[in-house]
Amino acid sequence: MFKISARPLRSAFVRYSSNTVKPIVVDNKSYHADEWTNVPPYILKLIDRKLHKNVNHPIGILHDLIRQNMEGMGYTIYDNFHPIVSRYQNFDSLGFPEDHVGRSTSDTYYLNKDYLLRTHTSAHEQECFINSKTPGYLITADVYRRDEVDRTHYPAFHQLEGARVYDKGDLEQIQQDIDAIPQTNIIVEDPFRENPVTPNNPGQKYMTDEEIRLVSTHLKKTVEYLVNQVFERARESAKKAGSTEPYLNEPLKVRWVEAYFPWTSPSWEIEVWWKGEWLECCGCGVVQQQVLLNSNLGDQKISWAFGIGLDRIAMLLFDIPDIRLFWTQDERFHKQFKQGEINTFVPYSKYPGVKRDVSFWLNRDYKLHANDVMEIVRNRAGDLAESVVNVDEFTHPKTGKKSQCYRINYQSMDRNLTNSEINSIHDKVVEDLVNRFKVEIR
Ligand code: FA5
Ligand code: MG
Repeated sequence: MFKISARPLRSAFVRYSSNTVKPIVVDNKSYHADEWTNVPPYILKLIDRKLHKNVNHPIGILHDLIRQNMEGMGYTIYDNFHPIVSRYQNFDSLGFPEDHVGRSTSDTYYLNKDYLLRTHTSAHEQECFINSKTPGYLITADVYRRDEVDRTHYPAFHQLEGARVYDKGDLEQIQQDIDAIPQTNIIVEDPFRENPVTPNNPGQKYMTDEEIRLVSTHLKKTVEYLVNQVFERARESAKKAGSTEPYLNEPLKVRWVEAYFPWTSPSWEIEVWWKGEWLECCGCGVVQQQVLLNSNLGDQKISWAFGIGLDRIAMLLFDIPDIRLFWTQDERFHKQFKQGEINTFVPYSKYPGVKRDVSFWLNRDYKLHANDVMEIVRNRAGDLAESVVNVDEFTHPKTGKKSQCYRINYQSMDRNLTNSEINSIHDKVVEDLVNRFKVEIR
């Protein structure tokens, strides 16, 4: 990943109200605004939705299913953490470098310099390591990221975190737990199973090679088991619904690839082969000892952790074509899902999109990040923003001025849009680009 300074650039700081000194109040707590503040009101409204706790919503159904499969295996369940966390929780406690791009205002929603919307469930690892009375824990929560706009990306999504702690040297216990994980018949491609440590993915010095091998094996088998349970359930329901697609009779295929996270080493991601594509599902690794030391666990523990993205898996399980649908309030969506059941979503309609381009010269004094454009569009169009794509970019050979063109597709999942309605939204988007980033419309 490339790195940029995590300090807020004046230009990347988007103000949503002219009265910026007004504090932001969320759930009766007040946060003073400062030059880091960039969370728009329409994002704060999502906090109340708690889709993972709605047992009749696809995200809640998936959450339930995973929980059931992990019951009795020694995990304490946490699903009530508030999404506003401190910078310490989200980044410092996990050893994020000061200049990590994840800390920047172009990637993360800040209430102010010290508080932000968590970008991942790992923000709660330390408190769970401290408080959990069982060897493991699971955390489910909504997480928030400033990100691109498309069918599989939404600024809010859900993660399930898992972790497990062992006593150093207790190889027998780890082996016993590995053997207790139910067998699956999935095809696993893992070049690192016997030798988890490679030059790019180092082990930690305080562990023996055998400890690393065993704890990684337990981690990976746990994740494989979970993925298998979920996808087998989806396969069963597809067959029950009468589907005869050939993939339903093929064994599930997964592969492990090396990854990097500041608070784990070695680290991996698991990808699942589903309908002809590798799908990134989960990041994980062996927890850095510093995190365990900070959690008062002493220097004789080893641990693994993983973080699964729930929304994309739910899109596959329920055959949901657009991630925005999870957030719709339309009854035609909600009445299709019931606790404990995985069924295929039946689209109630497909309304055409309306495309609009905006082309402009950038102002040299203002840095315009693609995520800033995404956010301006979302702020004006809400869920009518179907996608925002940078379709053209060039530098004028004489003046050196830079030009960009973004193509916005406005589309509703619930109704037809009129041209005049789109025009007035699009005009506001253009206005915001001019006012905030001093671009010159072409
Ligand atoms: C993490 O968030 C780490 N906290 C995972 C982790 C936990 C690593 C514990 C080590 C130990 P990552 O940014 O890759 O990693 O996100 C994890 C998963 O969330 C991804 O595999 C993906 O399934 C999902 N995800 C990430 N970004 C989005 C998005 N914008 N929309 C939907 N799902 C997403
Ligand atoms: Mg990733």
